[in-house]
Amino acid sequence: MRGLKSEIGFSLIVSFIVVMLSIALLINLNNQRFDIIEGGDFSDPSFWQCRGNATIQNGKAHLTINETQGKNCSFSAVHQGAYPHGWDRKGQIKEVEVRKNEASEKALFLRIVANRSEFRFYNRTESIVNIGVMIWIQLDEKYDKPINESRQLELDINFASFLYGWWTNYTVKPITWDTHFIGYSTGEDDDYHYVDSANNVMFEANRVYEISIDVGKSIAKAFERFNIQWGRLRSFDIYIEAKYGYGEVNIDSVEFFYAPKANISQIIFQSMLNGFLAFLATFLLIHLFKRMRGLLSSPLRSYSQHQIKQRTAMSKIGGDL
Ligand SMILES: [Ca+2]
Repeated sequence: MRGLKSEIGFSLIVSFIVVMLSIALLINLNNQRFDIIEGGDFSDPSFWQCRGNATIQNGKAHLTINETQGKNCSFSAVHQGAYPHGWDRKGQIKEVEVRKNEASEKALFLRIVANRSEFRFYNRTESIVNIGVMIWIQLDEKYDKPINESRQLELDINFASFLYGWWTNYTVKPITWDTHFIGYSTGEDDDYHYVDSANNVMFEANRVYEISIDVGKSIAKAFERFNIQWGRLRSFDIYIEAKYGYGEVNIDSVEFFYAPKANISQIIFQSMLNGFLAFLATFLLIHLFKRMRGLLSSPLRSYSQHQIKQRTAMSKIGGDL
């Protein structure tokens, strides 16, 4: 009985230590911040791939677009990471994994400091100029397979989007998007596309804006819409695109980071669970150890006693002879 008490006592002490360590570790882990992209201050252009009419100089990225033919998807961008389907790649971003139920709690944020030029609109029916980010998310192991064998997710978040034409009664109007489709109408791919807008819109030209974007929120919407359970961040672009339009944007800096919030009740629950498991493990190990010691010692003892008896008997016989 005293043995059992000390076993429980010892297991409780181990369990308590595990709970305390778990709390400390989980709080520490949950308050960390991980940068998903590198070179976001544009002091070193080698982190980036420039696409279209894009340059990086003097700590800024400068993107220009001038589209006069009415082509869709004409853009200039700075890019890093790996596009799907074996398209271009430049370095590697931190490939954070996101599950459906935790997408909004993942705390994925973008902070962009930028200013834009005056935009020009050429077509009276429909002209458009857009500034945004494009994030490719891997959904399965076929990420690098050709477009007809693989379906991945492109998330597009605009933070300055302006429309001019018949639709807007011939005035330039900021517009917000919340739309989705599968595959480009041009047949360029067969991927999931989700187009969202950040709340911040760069209303005025030649003014510096600090834009913050809750990327996790947009990922949650896209996952919900397409019933996606899991994804991994693979590629990041900032772009300016236009259809019958002209625009420029200067980007001073971009930060894209992952900073999970400490969820106290979750941490306590997880730590208690760890403590309980540690208690069970310790208690069972002590028992197992004791039993093994018992099993090892008892046959030895009976064996040697048996031998002693035999020897005494033998010596008795010898004595008689
Ligand atoms: Ca800069």
